[in-house]
Amino acid sequence: MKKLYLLILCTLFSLSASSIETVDYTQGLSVWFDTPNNLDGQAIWLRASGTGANPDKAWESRSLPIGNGSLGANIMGSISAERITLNEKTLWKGGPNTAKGAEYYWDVNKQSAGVLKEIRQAFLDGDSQKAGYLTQENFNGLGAYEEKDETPFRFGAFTTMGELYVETGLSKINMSNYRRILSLDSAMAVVQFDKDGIRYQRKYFISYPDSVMVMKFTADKGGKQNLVLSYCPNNEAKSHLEADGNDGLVYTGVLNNNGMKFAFRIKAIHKGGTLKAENDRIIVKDADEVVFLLTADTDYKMNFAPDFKDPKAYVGNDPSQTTLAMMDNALKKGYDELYRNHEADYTALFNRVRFEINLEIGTPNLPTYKRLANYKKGVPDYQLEQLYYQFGRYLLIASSRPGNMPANLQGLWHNNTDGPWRVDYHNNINIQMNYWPACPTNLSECTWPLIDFIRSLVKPGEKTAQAYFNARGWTASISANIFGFTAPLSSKSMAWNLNPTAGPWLATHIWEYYDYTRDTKFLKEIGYDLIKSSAQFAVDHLWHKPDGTYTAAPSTSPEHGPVDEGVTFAHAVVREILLDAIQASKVLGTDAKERKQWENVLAKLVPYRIGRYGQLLEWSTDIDDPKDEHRHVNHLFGLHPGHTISPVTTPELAQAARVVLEHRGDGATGWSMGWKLNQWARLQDGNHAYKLYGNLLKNGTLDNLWDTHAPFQIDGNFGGTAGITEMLLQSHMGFIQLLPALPDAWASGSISGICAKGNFEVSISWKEGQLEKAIIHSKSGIPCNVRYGDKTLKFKTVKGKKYEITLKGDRLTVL
Ligand code: FUC
Repeated sequence: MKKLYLLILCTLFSLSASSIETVDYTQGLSVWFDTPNNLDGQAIWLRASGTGANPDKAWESRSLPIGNGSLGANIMGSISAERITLNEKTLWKGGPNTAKGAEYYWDVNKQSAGVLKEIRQAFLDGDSQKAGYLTQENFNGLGAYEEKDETPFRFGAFTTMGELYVETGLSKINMSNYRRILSLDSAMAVVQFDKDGIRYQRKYFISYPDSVMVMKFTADKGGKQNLVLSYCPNNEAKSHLEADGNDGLVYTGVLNNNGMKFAFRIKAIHKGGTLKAENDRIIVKDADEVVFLLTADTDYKMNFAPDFKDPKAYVGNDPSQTTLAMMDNALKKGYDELYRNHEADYTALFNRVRFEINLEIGTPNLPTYKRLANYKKGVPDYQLEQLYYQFGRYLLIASSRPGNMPANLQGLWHNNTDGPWRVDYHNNINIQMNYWPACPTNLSECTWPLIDFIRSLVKPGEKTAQAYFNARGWTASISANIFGFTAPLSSKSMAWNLNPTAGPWLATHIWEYYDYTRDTKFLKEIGYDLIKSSAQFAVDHLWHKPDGTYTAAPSTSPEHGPVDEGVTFAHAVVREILLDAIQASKVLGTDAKERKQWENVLAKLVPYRIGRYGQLLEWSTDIDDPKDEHRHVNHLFGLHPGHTISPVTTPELAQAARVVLEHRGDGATGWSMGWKLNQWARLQDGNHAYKLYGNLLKNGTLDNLWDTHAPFQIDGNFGGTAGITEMLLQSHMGFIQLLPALPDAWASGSISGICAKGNFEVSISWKEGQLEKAIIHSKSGIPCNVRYGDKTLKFKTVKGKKYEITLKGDRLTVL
């Protein structure tokens, strides 16, 4: 079925303007709408911040996102004009190049480490109020780093690149068969409709290999393209737009806030009719077909070792030049070759995983928003569940490719000059969640932007570690930007602002990447130092109490509760990074002495504790409230994403974690439901995990399947995709567990190409709730431990070989 669909799709793309065919997108994986957007929301440059829906509702819930990890766009699909919001992931306000550049960096930190002794003494004296007060006074950043009205805005914000309009001269009168489709099979957006007996079609894709956005306007009748392309710039920039020859435009902008340069170029290629570039517009008359090529860039440069005094530390090449080179390349190739390259690049990643559940039940012939509405009413739609799963993988490929920064709070899509939480990198759950699906769903390459981001934090993070904790190593705080910001912001709420284990949490992703890929060269040359220095910070920032134990004083449970002498979350992260560092040093056969220290601290770290309701304690004292439905569940870090609590190895702690999840309930914001889905999966309760997945789709998902907090926040999409993978395969406890949390609802199905730690690729099929078979492809040739229910099997493997696992009677067998 899928093959047939692709064939139709490919045929379509090679047809000429006069022979457009209707494509049956219901057969593939696609998100689609049957009604056009109007143009209400265009370029309303509002500083949309905080929670609540985005003021441009159509953009937020009914646009189609495309991207190549650097360049992003949303297709609105209006009739009278196509509106396209543009983004480049490094277009940020803030950083050392703001007017207060010299004060950007670590001068703002108070030398807080000296106060730690007093804070800890207050805890010893039982005066937690004093400890809290001193923490708030001394562990806040100076200045107003999180305030958008700070002049100049030094922390900064991700900001829009502006909007393109392509006026079509068409009205909605006599328009029918409208479709706005995002094909996940080809990473292509299509808008098509009939009007006055003519079929119009627009196609959009953004190529990673050729760094270009391609837009093709066509119809099944010649001479029907009468278009005017124009641009509305970000109003916080000095702008210059001019014709580039007879057939193009070149835009250069400079952000007022920090002088960041950005640019794009457009070239238009037409068949038939006339086309001319006039000042700031491209005008097409009576053409059969027009292809617009767009290249865009900023002058941002990643920097892993910035000179703290250099305001230009993050300034690189002139984007008016880099966009020229990209455009020359694109023009040489032309539409067909650009599409072939794009498709080959994208499908090589996307097609690695196939997922099918109860195939006969689904309603793909309905537009996605109607399916979602039915699903909300309780109509089963397993194909919608599959689609959401693959949409998460699509979004990761579109927003996180090597060579650029990681996916931010909205991936790389934003329609405003700044937005909720500055559309930044939140380190207390959000950015980490973005990367949960990367390795398990066979997209380990997409982790590279996160690895580079972590590298960019190390040098500044050493300053933060030193100033606040007199600690070795590096750390980060609640929020980061693309300019190496690692200090705390300033806030009355220390529960939000004090988060020194954000750095070690990020560093656990380095080990995860290694553990999945077993890339020892990476571990040796890049990964180990990041892990080791993070472990050093973790050790040094702890309080070695007079009774000999180690505790994270002061610490807070993210966005929840008082300043504490040692919250469970902080200890769970410390446990994780120390275990990672110990393993990494063993793999590389290095640092045996330091490893002993890590082992010693681990042994004396305040243990997990179970409280009066049977719950896992969140704080150092039993003040948990069973009615508390707070969205953060960070004290269950050891259950997920960590690996120190499991029903297999620590059943009592797993039961205590279950009590917490029961108390917290099954609702909350998008990402929170996404996290709880993963945690229920780790508890191996498939039906409860499935309930959370259902809740995420029903209560945290917009019509275009974007996750909503509200507003749109992409982390829940990634948490959802990761959670489904966790339901079907787990490998965090040193063995591969097949179908650990299969819900009753998914009676039959299969998933292929997902990954387990140890560099195994796994495909599983099941029938009537029972394992049919699993194929395990050993890519590093290490021994394999498999579990299915309580059945276990161990066998040696040879690199490159595939092994078939089935259940024979009561035993697992391997072929
Ligand atoms: C954390 C969450 C909020 C929101 C923000 C971006 O602070 O607690 O709910 O997701 O990140």
